[in-house]
Amino acid sequence: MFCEQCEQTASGDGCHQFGACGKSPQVNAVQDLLVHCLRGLSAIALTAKANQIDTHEVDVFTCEALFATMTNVNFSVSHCEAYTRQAIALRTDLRAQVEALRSETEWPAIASFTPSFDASLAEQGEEVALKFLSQVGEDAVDIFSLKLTVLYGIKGAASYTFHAYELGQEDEQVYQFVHEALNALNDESLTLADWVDLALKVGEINLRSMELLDTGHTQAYGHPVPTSVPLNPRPGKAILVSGHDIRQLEAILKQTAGTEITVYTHGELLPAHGYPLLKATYPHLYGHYGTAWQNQTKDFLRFPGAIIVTTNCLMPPHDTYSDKLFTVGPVGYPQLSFLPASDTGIPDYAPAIAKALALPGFTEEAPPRSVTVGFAHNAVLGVAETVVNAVKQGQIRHFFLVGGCDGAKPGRSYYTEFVEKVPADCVVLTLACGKFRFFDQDLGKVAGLPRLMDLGQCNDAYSAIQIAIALANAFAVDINELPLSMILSWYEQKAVAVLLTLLHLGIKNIRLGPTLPAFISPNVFKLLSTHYQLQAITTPERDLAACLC
Ligand code: FSO
Ligand code: SF4
Repeated sequence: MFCEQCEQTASGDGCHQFGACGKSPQVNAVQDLLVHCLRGLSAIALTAKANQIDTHEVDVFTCEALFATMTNVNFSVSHCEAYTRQAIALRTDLRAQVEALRSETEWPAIASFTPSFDASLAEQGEEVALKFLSQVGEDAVDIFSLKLTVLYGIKGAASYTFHAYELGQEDEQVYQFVHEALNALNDESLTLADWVDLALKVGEINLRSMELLDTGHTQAYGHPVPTSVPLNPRPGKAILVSGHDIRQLEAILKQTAGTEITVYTHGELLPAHGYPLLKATYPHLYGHYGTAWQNQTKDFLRFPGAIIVTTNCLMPPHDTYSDKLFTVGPVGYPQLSFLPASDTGIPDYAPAIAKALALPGFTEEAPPRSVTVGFAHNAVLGVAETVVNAVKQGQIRHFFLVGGCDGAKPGRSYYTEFVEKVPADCVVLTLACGKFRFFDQDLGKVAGLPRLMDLGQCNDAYSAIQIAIALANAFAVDINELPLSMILSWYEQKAVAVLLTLLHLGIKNIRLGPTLPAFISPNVFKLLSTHYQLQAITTPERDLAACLC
């Protein structure tokens, strides 16, 4: 088994025997086979696009299928086989359409590769899998490192693109590039410089994907406003919704309206409470339960209702709670109930609702506790004048963006300590699930503004970028001259995409941890540190001092 796509890699360089995430060698191999088939599908999709053939179904499918191969999304051989079969069926159809126009079209070998569905898909996947960085010859290591960076980054961008599509927001240039990136993996003639350009282009396209998603969310649910979210459950039947998918959360709210069920968010759905139209339409969207994804085995066991996982990060469930756990969309696990989507993309949530009504729900009041969310770009820029004046008058010395993914490694306590040590005249902006290490701390106020502001989900890195651009304009300086430091934590492929976006924007001095990606070769890291001063985190004291000097 070969996988090195996330930060959790078992031995520091990759997972060899079994995924540290719980992914089996069989699932890993079938996902490798799926990616191989998608590379062939993309080669044909690009030719089809060049011949004005409609590829929309293939575009959306490619994004969803890539999403399913990301860390902590899908652990089911049968789901991955179904995606692979669909990739081949779509490819056959699209190829026939091209050949009906241009019968002489020549295809690369990968566009004709068809697995034998009667034989072991896992064995066929092992044969076509990309290798480990450590297995590549010295002369090819840096190009291979960048190929992996492009593949993992495009998986992250594809997941945001899929969410944006669900909300009616699409852009042909994004779909075109998803296929170009996958097709580039078929091209052995590309140079190191070509791969650097492609990696930065992934960042550029991911910025557009995050923008589309931001537009989808804000058009459907309004711009987020600062909103207090209860952390204490209230008595009554309950459903917990995990993942990132706010459209599915809305569908669950719609289907539970008028029942006695209270809906709670988990993990990366916490920011959903900040969207005013969602809150106003569905008063039974009540509070938030639990913390970051790696604590879900404890949180899910304790939750006395049904649980629906809409996206990553799903951990292998314990038997003690798997009967109340449901998955949708690209998420799957063999023993869990999967709720298939109808033509509208929305599943019938009746089985989860029935389970919630059969379970006891919360039976007691708990002491009130809350956090405030909703500091996305519109809310922060609404007080831009106050912010700018506070900086000019020396009341605010520095901004720190401390965000990204959480995870189980002990080195992640760096981020908690960092925030605790940030001086009182500085503001902490945060986003994604890394915030759960400090999200309920009361950091007080500075210049009348909260010292801790939650910008939202990982895709709301778009908000952080808009805020940084607006501040840079207000001070008439380059973003890199702002009193702003980015202290990021990464875990999976969405974080790779976001990092590439920040590098595409020319943002320097990013500090990344808790460890550097195993798929980044020493030379590629040297290149990133030379051009962008990208650096690994050290200690909170040392990094804080360096940022404030
Ligand atoms: Fe976290 Fe998981 Fe949002 Fe990731 S829940 S780790 S970067 O999937 O996407 O921040
Ligand atoms: Fe290992 Fe991460 Fe791959 Fe899972 S996704 S097998 S933890 S490298």
